[in-house]
This record gives sequence, C-alpha cells and structure tokens, in this order.
Amino acid sequence: MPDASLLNAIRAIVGDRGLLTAPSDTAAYVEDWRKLYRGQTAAVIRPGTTQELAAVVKLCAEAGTPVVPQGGNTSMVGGGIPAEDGSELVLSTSRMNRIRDVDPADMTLTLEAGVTLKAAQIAAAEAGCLLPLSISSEGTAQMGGILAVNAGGNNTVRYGNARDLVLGLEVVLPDGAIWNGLRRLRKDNTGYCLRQLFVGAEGTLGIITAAVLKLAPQPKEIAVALCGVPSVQAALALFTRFQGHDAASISAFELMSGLGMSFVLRHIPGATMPVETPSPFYVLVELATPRPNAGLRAMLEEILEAALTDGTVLDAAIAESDAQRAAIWKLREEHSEAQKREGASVKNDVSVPVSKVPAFIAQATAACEALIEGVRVVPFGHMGDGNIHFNLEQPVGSDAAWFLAQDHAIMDVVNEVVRAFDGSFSAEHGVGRLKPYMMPDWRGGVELALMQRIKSAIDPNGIMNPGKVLPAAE
Ligand code: 2HG
Ligand code: ZN
Repeated sequence: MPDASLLNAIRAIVGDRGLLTAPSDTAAYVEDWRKLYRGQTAAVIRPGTTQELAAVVKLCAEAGTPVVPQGGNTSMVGGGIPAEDGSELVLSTSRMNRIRDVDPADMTLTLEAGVTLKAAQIAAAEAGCLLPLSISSEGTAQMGGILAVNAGGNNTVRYGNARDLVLGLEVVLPDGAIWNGLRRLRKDNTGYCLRQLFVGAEGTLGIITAAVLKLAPQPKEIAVALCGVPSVQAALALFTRFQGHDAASISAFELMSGLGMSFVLRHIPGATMPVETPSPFYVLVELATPRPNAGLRAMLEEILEAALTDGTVLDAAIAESDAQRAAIWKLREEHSEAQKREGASVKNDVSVPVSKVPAFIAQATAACEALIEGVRVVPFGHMGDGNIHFNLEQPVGSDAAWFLAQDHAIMDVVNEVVRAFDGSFSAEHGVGRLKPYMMPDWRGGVELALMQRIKSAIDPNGIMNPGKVLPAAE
C-alpha cells in the first residue's frame, strides 16, 4: 500500500483537487464500464499539467509504487483498472484537457490526453477540418487512452487506426522524464519511430500526455444508408460493389445482426427502424467526400437499386437529413449499451481478412452454439476493415455468473476459428487485463521476447500499468 508520506508529497504537487482519496470519490475509477473488474486504490491522482504528472510519476518511481493511467474509463478489457490489492495508484488524465493548437494550414490538431474524442472532433470541425476517427464511446473516451490502445472504430476502412493519425507525442516515462516528441512533420526518418512504440502499448511503457494528430479535409457531401441483407456473404458482396464504384468514398461499412438490432430496439429509448423488412443482418454504409457535387447520393441509389433487384439487399433506407443520419448511426452505436442491458456478455474483439468475415462468422457461430446451448450470438462491427465484435449473450433465463465463468472457454473456441483465418484475437480494444494470458500462444517466441525486452528497457521496475498486455514474468 502506498504510504501517507507519498500521498502527502503528491498532494503538494497536484493540490487538493488533484488528489481523491475518499472511497466515494475513487469508486468510479476502480471499476470498469463492463463491471468485470473492481480494483482498489489509496488515491486517484488528477494532475492538471504534464509537469505535474511527470513530478508525480517521479515520486512513484522513487517509492516503487505502480501507477495505472486512466482516461475516460471506457476500456472493454479492464485496461485502466488497478489491482485488487490496493498497491497501485490511479493516474487520471481527465483534467489535462486543453486543445493546444489547431492548424488548418498544416492540417494538425495538438491536444492533451484528457480531451474527449468528441471535443477533439469539434475543435477540428471549427477549424474547417475533419478528425477522421469515430468510436461509439467518443463522448467519454479521452484521446490519451484512445492512442494508448490504438483505437480503430468506424472510419478505419478509409483513414486507418488512431496510430495512422499520430504525427507527434509527448510522453511521461516511467522515471518521470518528459519526452517531448510533439513534432508535426509528415516526413521524419530520424532513427527509431518512438511515438509508435507508445501507441498501442496501453500505458505499459509510459503515459501519453499530449499528441499532434493529422487532420483530413471536411466532407462536403455525406450519404448514409441502412440496408437489410440476407446473409454476411451478401454484406460482403455489397461492400465489394461499393469498392468497385468508388472505394475512396467509403468512410464506414458496418455490420449488425438482426438479434443485435432487436436488443437496440428493445433497450434504447428513441431507437427506430427506418426499414420495414426484418433481415438476418444489416449494413450501415456511409459515403463521404470533400469534393463538392460529387454525386454520392446518386451513386448510392444506383448501387442499392441494383442490389435490391438481385436480392443482395432485402430493404434499404437512405438518410434524407442530418437527423435521419444520426438516427441510423444511433442503431449501430448503441449496440454495446443495448447488449449490456440485455444481460451478461462475453466479447471477442477480433479481426480477420475482410474476405473471410462470412466464413469466420458462420464457423464461430457454430462453435459457440455447440459449446453452450441457447447462447445468443451477436456479431457486429467494422466489416469494411475485417474487425468483428463477435459477442455472445447469455442464454435467456440463465445465470449471469455461470455464463461469465465460461469466458475463457468461449474465447478459446472463437479464437481457434480466428487463428484458422490468420486473424487477431485483439483488433482494436487492446489486450488489457482480460487477455494477457493469450499472448504466449499468439505472440510467443521471438515476438513476445522482444516485447518483454522493450518493456524492461523502458520500465525496468515494472511500475507502469502492471498486469496489462504482457503476461506476468515466470
Ligand atoms: C463498437 O464498435 C465498440 O461499438 C464496442 O468497439 C464493441 O461492445 C463491443 O464489443
Ligand atoms: Zn468497435
């Protein structure tokens, strides 16, 4: 347990409002969104600046006290939750929420770790640009955490993952040193690319305190449709058609199942279906372009008309207004919340090559149904980049704890199928606390050894987010 003198020294740096110690104040920081993990901590530290955060980390390093960085606490894999034994301090970036600079000429946005993705999108839009990153939790998720896990989200099909938007970073290292790599260069081959080491490291190598992000031109035309499709194979065929017409205009291509949609309609107030025909699967397609009068709407209509005629699409609705567009997106973005309200679920955030998505979903569904009678399979996600949230909902009327106790067995059968398609068990949510046990099997040998050497070179005393990403050393 961190002792009182350490906490007093930290208080001297961050002040009273930067240090929460009462259990009623720290409660929200020690439990994850999914309520899978509940840790304990003597304090949640909320520095206001990078200098304060660095000074705190230096003190913790000297005391040998581990720290757990936390942003918006939206992790699906317990990445920001401290250990149960109370030995770790939580370092929240939420007060470090300044936009430092927006530059429409350089097309860059420089911001601090605690800025929410929504606030970052708004800052970019006010400067006439687009921050091309969108995830369901964007109102709460903070940029530091988003970069730490290399989030992907809805626009990866067009713009890549968070990693692809990072030009520069500022990072506090495990000894409290500040690395200022806040450059905004498009070309910079000066030695190793350090910033990419910290993106996706989930806070195990240092704490990202600020970043320079690449912006894109704002779209001048956006067209969104919701389509009912008879099968995942048909969804893939539709994707291929859009790609054949104008691949560069596809900004999102999302898959949902009929069951997942029924959860949204049941649990989310205000959710309504814009199409009448019930379908086994649904696709949300968004086309966007910065070119004016590009005729996206006409292209969308033409492709959907042909697809309706040959049965690739069973029913479709094109948004006629911003409000309708938002209503269609709501059906997709509320999937996690609706699934949570329906009951206990086991999540598999996996990726396979896009062409293998139909076979993967068919085989993984069969494997799970054979494993647990009555299990409800709810696959959804980012079909355009091959990232499927292959989620399983507890059988109707079953005991939630009984179902959750089978999480490893479920993840094992799903990942066996993922492996057969050369996929990944961790696509965009990170490895966190939930999945380090899988690392030796998936990234064993040279790759894991290299990761362990990087970890011990940068964080020799293991004080940065222990127990996350890498399995405990034997
Ligand atoms: C999404 O795509 C998020 O909506 C959450 O990545 C997925 O709940 C999930 O499994
Ligand atoms: Zn996702």
